[in-house]
Amino acid sequence: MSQGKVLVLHGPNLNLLGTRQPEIYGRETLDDVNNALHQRALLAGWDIHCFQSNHEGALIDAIHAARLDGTLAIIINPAAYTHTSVAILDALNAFEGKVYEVHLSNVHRREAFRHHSYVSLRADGVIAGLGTQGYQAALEAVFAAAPP
Ligand code: CA2
Repeated sequence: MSQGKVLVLHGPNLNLLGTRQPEIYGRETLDDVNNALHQRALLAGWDIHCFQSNHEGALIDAIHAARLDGTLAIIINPAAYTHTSVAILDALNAFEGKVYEVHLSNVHRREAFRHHSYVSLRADGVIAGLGTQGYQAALEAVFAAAPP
């Protein structure tokens, strides 16, 4: 029996991971990241669904679906929508499970406009600057927070 269901959301341009700006975002591709998360989830007996979109509404639809399908936690890298999207914040506020916000880069060491996150107003935890390991750290937090 599954221990629970977790949704991983990747925002705009993260489909380019591993192909551009490796000095900021590393050399792993999004498929590498998702495969590693799938492996770890399988080992822990969890169901995992990973989804990337360049469209705000598609990310919001995925959050709405997670409200209704028994998803216990959302791990989200909203990418640039982090700094702009009240709509994604509102959708996450309507989700009752845990929310972990992940950023590959340390956004606080970058331009001032990256220092503010709407999603952080809802997130139970925020990880920034650990590269792709940040997603693994968030997944461990999901397992640790789940009811026995
Ligand atoms: O550090 C992060 O994970 C960010 O969420 C990444 C966003 C950026 O807008 C945020 O401020 C911080 C950008 C994602 C773009 O990803 C790319 C990956 C490879 C090549 C080009 C873009």
